[in-house]
Amino acid sequence: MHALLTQDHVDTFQRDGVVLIKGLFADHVETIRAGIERNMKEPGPYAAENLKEGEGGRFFDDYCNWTRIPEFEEVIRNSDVGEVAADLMQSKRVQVFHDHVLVKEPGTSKPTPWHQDGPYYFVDGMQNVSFWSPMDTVRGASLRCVAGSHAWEKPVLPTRWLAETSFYPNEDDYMPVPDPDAEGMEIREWEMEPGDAVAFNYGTLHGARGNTTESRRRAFSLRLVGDDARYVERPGPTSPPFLGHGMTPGQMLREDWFPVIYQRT
Ligand SMILES: O=C(O)CCC(=O)C(=O)O
Repeated sequence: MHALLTQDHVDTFQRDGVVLIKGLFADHVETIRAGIERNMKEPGPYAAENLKEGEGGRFFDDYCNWTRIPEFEEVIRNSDVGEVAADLMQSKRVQVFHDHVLVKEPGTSKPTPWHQDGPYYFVDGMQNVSFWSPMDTVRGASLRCVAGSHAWEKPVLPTRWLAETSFYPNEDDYMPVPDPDAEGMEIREWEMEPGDAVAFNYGTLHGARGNTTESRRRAFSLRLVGDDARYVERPGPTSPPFLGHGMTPGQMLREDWFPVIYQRT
């Protein structure tokens, strides 16, 4: 097992769908910060500003940029993140799904809505992990995850973050978005230092408070998949869409687009 992990990390991740990994990207903070600056200066086609007219601050997000942002590629290929993911997922192989940058500038009161990532993705399976890592010290505005929600039977309705409308037409196939604070759910959240990471399953319900502090809250999220990941069709375009991927249901993700970064012999 990787030196950053104990058996308790693995058991907690498997049971709760979320665990804190201290210092996962600690040696790569300057590189990731430089990548985020480059990403914000040169946004990609999916870049979004998630605030309505008149809402204070700035909430920028963008994804699927690692192949054109050398700092991200460097970290993905040359850090221990693949090995840590293999241990947590109990997987022999680790493939990159995509990267995601989420920046809340000072005075951004908008919370990130509660959601599961899985229903937006074209990936089926339980062996998957996202690592959410702040590049600034965070106290109140870190990721909040509902323990055990990755094992819920029905997925949570995916919605558009800005318009707050349903992402797909068939609302009955989903449960309504819960209010974990009001419903007394077990929420995991931590005060974090730059380079710490929350590891969470694609099925884990998560959100974040606004950033009402005077410091930036830059976060890098890296999404990886393991052995049981298979392409699945959704009732509409997925997010990210990966247009022209050409995969059919049940197929493993194509390795030329989603490279293997770790393989256990
Ligand atoms: O950074 C945030 O506010 C939310 C992050 C998130 O939803 C994710 O990484 O999947």
